[in-house]
Amino acid sequence: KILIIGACGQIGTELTTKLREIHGVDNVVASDINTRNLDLVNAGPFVILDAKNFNAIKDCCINNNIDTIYLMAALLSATGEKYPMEAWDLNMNSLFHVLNLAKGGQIKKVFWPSSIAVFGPTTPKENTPQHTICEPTTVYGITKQVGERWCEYYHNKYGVDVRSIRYPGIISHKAMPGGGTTDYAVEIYHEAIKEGKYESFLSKNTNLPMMFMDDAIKATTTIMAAPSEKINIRSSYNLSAISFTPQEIAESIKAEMPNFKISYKPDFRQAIADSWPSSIDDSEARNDWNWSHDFNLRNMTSEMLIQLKKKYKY
Ligand code: VAH
Repeated sequence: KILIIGACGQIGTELTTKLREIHGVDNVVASDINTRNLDLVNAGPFVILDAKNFNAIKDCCINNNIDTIYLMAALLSATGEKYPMEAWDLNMNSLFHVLNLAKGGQIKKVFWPSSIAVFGPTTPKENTPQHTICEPTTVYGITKQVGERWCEYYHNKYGVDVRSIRYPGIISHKAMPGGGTTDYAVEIYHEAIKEGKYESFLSKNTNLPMMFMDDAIKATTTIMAAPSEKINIRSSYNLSAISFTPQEIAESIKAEMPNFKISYKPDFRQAIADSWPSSIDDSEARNDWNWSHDFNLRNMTSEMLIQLKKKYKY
């Protein structure tokens, strides 16, 4: 059976639903530190689980006959700058706990998300290669870079089948992101419908790699279903779909909501965004496990507005 740690998060929420569609509700145990997403809690097996507690994770795996773990719990880039030691503690110790359970043979397969946050100001910004300079300047980026090193080490040294993707910014409408720098690209849709305007905390020309959630979920289930011998990168795969600026996403909203107004007031997250690349070369993922994205900016905006208009009874 599958255990999702951090199932109430932005990705975890939709990953849980998708994995239950594929594997059956009763074969997917969702877990989180609290029950903040009651729809998810009531939709299938759910346990309260502290990702920092090794024995709690181990007992949960034994009691529920778990052989696969998706570790989706983390403190993201903006939060990590406010609480560095908490971000290191959660992001790293949760990974060690899961890797050690896999090393011990209890767990057969692990998914662990990395991020474009592993790249820093010295990384080539356009079409960032799979293998390149990684000198992240955020706590979150450091945890993801070091986490990738540990994933590759546990695979090479102990044969652990851990697979990882460097997610770009992810846009979704079912669950809000928590404490990320790319969160502006989610907030903007909600504000467009609720207020007809949005003040962006990133400047108008901040070009970042982004992806609609359906594509991120597709990549996650695809890499995990691929035969082990196809997985040539055991640190973490570059993954790419679209890149856009706050101005461009605002234009895509205005095309459907002509009265929408955007303004810009960069805050501390501008420096984080400026340290990240603008576009990513993901040819290894496309070659090794047949990755391809489906959503561009126009159809992502169309889907986001349709779904959020329903949510807000617009
Ligand atoms: C963040 N959404 O903003 C996350 C992600 C690349 C961005 O890592 O921190």
